[in-house]
Amino acid sequence: MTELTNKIIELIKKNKSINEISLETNLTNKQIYNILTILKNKGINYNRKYYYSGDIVYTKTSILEKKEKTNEINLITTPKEDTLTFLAISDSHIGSVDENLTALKRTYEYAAKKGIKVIIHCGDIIDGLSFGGEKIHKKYIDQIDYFLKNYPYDKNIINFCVLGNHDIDSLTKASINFMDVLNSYRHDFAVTGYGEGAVKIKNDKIMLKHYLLQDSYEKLNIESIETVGKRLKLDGHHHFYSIREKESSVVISVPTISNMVHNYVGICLPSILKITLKFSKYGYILEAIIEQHIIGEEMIKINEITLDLSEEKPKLFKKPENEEEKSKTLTLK
Ligand SMILES: [Mn+2]
Repeated sequence: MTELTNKIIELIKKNKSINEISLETNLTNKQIYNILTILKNKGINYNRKYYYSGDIVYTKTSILEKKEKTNEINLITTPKEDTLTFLAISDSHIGSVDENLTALKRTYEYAAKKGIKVIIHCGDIIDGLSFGGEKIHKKYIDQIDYFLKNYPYDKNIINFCVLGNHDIDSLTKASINFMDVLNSYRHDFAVTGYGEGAVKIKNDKIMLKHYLLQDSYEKLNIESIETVGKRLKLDGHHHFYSIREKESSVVISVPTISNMVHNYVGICLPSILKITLKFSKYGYILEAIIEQHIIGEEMIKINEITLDLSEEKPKLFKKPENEEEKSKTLTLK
């Protein structure tokens, strides 16, 4: 193993975050992802901890650890962080001629400007080749290379995502697993899985969903997500913004950030949601403030709604397992 690789292993042992390792090794975060992927293929595997501050910490894996549900990923906060803000986007369809890389880039710039470190992507990140509409590429692998080259990147932003029917296309048709691609080359994407998943925050969770064809569901054997009380569910695939109540959930359909906007819902521009969650002292979501912004040269807020999610939540105090006293932020020397 090279000296550099050994140094990375040592820094991981010292609980250094990706941004700290980058600073100490003079490597970019993406170069570190690549080295860790090579290590993974040699059997040296790390779990990832994702912080609300936008940083990632690698931890050793062990078979003795309690296995977490794989489709639920923790967002680590501090007890003081009781109001959280993130952006929700969906259906970027990279590789379609109707993609909108400018809108994505502006979203990343907006997040950076506002100090927002978390983006939730509700699926159909890439377009695949099997569905309608003109494509930029003829081969799946070319589309994925294009994604890796062109999708915006910010070392201080973490994306939580669920994968959709377009993302799974390369797996069913060409044995290319886009989830593996993200896990290897984009550690800033915390992938909850195909079809559905959840982001666990304090004692609550936000459920993520994107439509899959029925036979994909059956083959994937997707684990169900247990919830108590009224929960927030972010749903991709529909391309337009809507809020509805379904069973015990408040389902928010997250609009597309591509140019595949439907003119029958009025707004024919790509848009994003800015979501602010307020938590109770018990660690449950009390309130969600949802803003829709259309993406011009500036973000333009076109509506805002406050949802009361306080009903039916347990009142028993249980210290969240995914809270830490200190936020992981880059400690500059
Ligand atoms: Mn879809």
